[in-house]
Amino acid sequence: MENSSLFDKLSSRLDELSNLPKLDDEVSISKLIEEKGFSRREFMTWAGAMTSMLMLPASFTPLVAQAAEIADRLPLVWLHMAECTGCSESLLRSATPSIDSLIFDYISLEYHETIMAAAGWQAEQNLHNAMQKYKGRYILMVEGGIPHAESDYFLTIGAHGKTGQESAQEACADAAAIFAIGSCSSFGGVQAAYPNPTNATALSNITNKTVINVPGCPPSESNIVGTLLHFILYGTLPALDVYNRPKWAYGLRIHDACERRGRFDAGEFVEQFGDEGAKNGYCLYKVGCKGPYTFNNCSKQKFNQGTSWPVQAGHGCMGCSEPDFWDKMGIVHEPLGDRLYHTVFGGLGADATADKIGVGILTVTAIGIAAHAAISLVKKPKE
Ligand code: FSX
Ligand code: SF4
Ligand code: F3S
Repeated sequence: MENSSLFDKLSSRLDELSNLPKLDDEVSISKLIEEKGFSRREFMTWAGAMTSMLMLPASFTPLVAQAAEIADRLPLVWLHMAECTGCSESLLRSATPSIDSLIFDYISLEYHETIMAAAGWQAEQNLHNAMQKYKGRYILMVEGGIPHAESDYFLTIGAHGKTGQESAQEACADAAAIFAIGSCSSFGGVQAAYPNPTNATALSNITNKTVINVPGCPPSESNIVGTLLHFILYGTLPALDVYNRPKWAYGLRIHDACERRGRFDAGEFVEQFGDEGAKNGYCLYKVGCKGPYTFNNCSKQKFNQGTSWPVQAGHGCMGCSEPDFWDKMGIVHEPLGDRLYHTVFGGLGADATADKIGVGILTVTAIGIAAHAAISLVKKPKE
């Protein structure tokens, strides 16, 4: 679609949404952002970063800003299944509230088990009321793996003793959009690791409705809020990969935009934690980095408002946004390639692969540079 017609389409959707009543008459998101000390300029800078993350041209920034401001029309129901709450923490527990967390805090007013005040019967009543009041309109975000089938009772929640599976199925039935937040909800996660004693599974396996997966253990705050903004802007499914992950976030490998990629290409590897290579920021492949096999945008977006991410902190990527990463990507501090790619380069193994790729590219580049130098010399006009 042409940029201008896409702009018009998104713009009219936002105008329509603006007519919906706010969830809370007293406060609006724009007011909240202002009260927390963010200037308009800071807000627009944030919106600009979100626009580029969503792979839209910079001229769409005002639309993304508008989408964030009218998020206060969108009721959100957030359910917890079997997990560590890291996904919610990822978004909510930064030292200073970010714009992402403010938006999230606001729209979670309807039902979020971590941050709501209600408990017991009252909590269940609130969930029921929210699903009735906003039938067909609420966004459902589910965190955690779901013990299912004959093992569903391993997760039994609340005063009525419902299983997680039952609650999730009920909430899916009337949701406008369903997002599995985190690797547990997307793929089963740590609960589903071998031997999976509770028979935990992904949200997509217990509902017939389409589930958009936003994996990561935890996913970054920007991927969670970006998912929400995308839905507000488009009202349709984003382009998805084979695992139903939005391509704007999970379309590239960690390795493709890693700040240590030059080290990999040059064959410069940390051999063990604490060595000279580690101090010099060498590539972490040989100490187990799974960045070459992991599709996510951590190396570009980072965590905690862009402060850092695993590789920057000196530890390899663990592949946390890939299906079954506990079973498939372990052992954490060993290269995966030994087992997966042992046939590459005549069966020399992953270390050899990494070295060969690095040295290979370096050699080709060196030949290229030498050839270029030689040609320039030949072509150089005689004095
Ligand atoms: Fe934890 Fe969320 Fe990992 Fe799972 O994150 S950070 S175990 S993805 O469901 O709480
Ligand atoms: Fe970065 Fe890991 Fe790739 Fe090395 S292997 S370049 S540390 S993603
Ligand atoms: Fe997870 Fe790797 Fe990112 S471990 S947080 S996908 S760098």
